[in-house]
Amino acid sequence: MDAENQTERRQFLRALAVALGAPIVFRRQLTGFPYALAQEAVNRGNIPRTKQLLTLLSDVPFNAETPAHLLDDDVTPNHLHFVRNNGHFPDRALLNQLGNWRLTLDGEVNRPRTWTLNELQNEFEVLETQLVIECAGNGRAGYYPQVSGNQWTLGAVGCARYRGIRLADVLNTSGVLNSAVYLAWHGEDPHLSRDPERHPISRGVPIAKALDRHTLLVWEMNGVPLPPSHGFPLRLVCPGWPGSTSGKWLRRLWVRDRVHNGAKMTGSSYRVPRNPVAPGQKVAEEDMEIIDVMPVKSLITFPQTGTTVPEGELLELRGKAWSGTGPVARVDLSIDFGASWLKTQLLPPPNPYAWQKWNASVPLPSAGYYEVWARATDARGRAQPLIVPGWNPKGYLNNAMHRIVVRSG
Ligand SMILES: Nc1nc2c(c(=O)[nH]1)N[C@H]1C(S)=C(S)[C@@H](COP(=O)(O)O)O[C@H]1N2
Ligand SMILES: [Mo]
Repeated sequence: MDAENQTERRQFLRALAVALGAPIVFRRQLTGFPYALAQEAVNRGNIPRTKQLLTLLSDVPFNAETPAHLLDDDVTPNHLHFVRNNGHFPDRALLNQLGNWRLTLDGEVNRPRTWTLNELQNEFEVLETQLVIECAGNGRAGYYPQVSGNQWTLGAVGCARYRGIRLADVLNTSGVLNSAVYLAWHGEDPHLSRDPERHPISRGVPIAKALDRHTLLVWEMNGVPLPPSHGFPLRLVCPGWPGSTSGKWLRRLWVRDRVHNGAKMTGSSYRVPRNPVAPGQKVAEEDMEIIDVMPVKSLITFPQTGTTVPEGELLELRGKAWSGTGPVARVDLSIDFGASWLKTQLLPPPNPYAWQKWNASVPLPSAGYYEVWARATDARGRAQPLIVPGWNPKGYLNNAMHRIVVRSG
């Protein structure tokens, strides 16, 4: 496109943006607003068109995970980021009214307020960081006896680059009262029943996590406005905690004087038994506690399981490792069912709560069948278990090692 055409196009888009009441921000934002809606047109199988490489677990609500070998990018592209919805996608018409969209903060604050997206973008310091979001139910398929819910295997995790502001800055300008205990959120997504009185999910975090400088309100994902699947126009990211705390399609933040009791905060949702239980055991509600920090975990993202390498060639391996407790200290591999372990090269994260890349070149002693196991260890010395850890009624927190098959010959 030549310069003149480009100017014309910009003028046209600027006019369009004004007409739609969208903020006029050029750079990558330019393609953002009408595009954000168009890009997720749904195909006949009810899968947003951008998500067709994912493995569909459920269409309504839409839930899809990423095959491990498609998580090889340093930063997970939007089309490869898993989606976890508890309700319907928000109404397209609602999403379209960005000009009318407001975020309200109320509850235990001195100055309750509502903001437009533009105001949030202009009133607070803007930052960009790469953050892991992992569903607490990732790995649920590994539990036996089987538990109900989406049977996530490995891929309910991603690490995208987000642009936004600190939730702490928003809370601090509003004057959080001493009575504040919990930060609760409400999103725009309709309940599966379509009953407007009900929310499919309304969770939150203790006020200390809300005030943590890494907890963000974000409007951009990998350089474009948040796609509708991921919470357009604004979502929370509470890194290191269950993905379910990272509210999408935000409408309201409510500072509460008690632990929030919204949808999916109570019962066995996102809770695990306080004390270990036998597989299949019934657990009373009062014996369950809310999941907070996510455990150490890793993936082998290259090669894809089932690969054959020519005999005598080094096996090149790559992957990712992350933990809610801080940086991962090491990733080790075994090609002999745990009899011996090889250290991998593990890079530091580009910023806190981003996942870390690891790689290794491993000689295979002969032709034949191998399983490769990867085991990450966090800075406190806690390693991934080989087998599925403590069974729990909803199948959360399975951080068992990822294992792939490789043949030589
Ligand atoms: N409003 C809203 N926010 C939500 C959800 C939802 O269903 N509605 N799902 C939560 C859950 S359980 C997870 S794991 C993450 C998934 O984020 P993603 O779909 O962007 O990958 O969003 C969280 N935020
Ligand atoms: Mo989740």
